[in-house]
Amino acid sequence: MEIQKIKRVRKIIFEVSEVADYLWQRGWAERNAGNISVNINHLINDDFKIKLNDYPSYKLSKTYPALAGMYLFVTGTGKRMRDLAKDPLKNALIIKMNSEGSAYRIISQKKRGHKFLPTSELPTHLLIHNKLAESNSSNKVVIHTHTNELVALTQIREYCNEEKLNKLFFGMHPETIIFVPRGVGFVEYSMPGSEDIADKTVKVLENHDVALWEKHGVFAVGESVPDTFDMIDILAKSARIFFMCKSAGYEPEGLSETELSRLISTFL
Ligand code: 2HA
Ligand code: ZN
Repeated sequence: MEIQKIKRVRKIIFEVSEVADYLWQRGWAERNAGNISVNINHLINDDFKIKLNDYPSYKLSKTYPALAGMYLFVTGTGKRMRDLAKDPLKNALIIKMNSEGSAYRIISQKKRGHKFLPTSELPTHLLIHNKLAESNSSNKVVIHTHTNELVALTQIREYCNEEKLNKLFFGMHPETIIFVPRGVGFVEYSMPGSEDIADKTVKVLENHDVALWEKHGVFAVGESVPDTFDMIDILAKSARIFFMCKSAGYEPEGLSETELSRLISTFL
């Protein structure tokens, strides 16, 4: 492999560990909460040859044709973000999809000695990457985390509504419309780890870069690990400002339509 490409894979792994630490520090990653994946296929050369048969193959219950033959970096099931921050390679893996996109091999662990599997949210991660790969998207990163401020909003029935949520996010802080211009998509409560929640998430991500899972967490998609984290962070800030006003006994005013239009015409 070209040295430049190895360096870029290393940089991504470093960024994942850095962001894992932020998620833990913010209290968004209790126990094994959250998971991160990055499609690193563009960084692996054709001349990177490994004896695939040395690694066990895991059949998937669905086929992801656009991911056929691709390499992805994925965090491990049951692994803690705070451990990922310290030692990414012991808490995440590199998988290679088979030529149909219907199974994968874990190629980052020693031959046959696999010790853990990819995240329990693999169906959602793979379906999102499949959709991104279909359209040759420059978005390669998917982050799932349990962002308290955002989850809290979805415990309020009134805010289980895309329009209401985005009005709140855009109104609480001028940065939000600039850095998360497509707003969030709302996904009603569904079983974590299921194909059902994966289907619903991919659907809302057609129009947004962040999907908010009712009573659970967020899934965000972006070009780089830090940029993807930043979107979640900015949304959390908006939600915090909203809750601070409410807990002080005030109704927050929000930015006006005119103020928002000026931001859009100036920055977007
Ligand atoms: O990785 O966050 O949704 C654990 C989870 C499941
Ligand atoms: Zn979760």
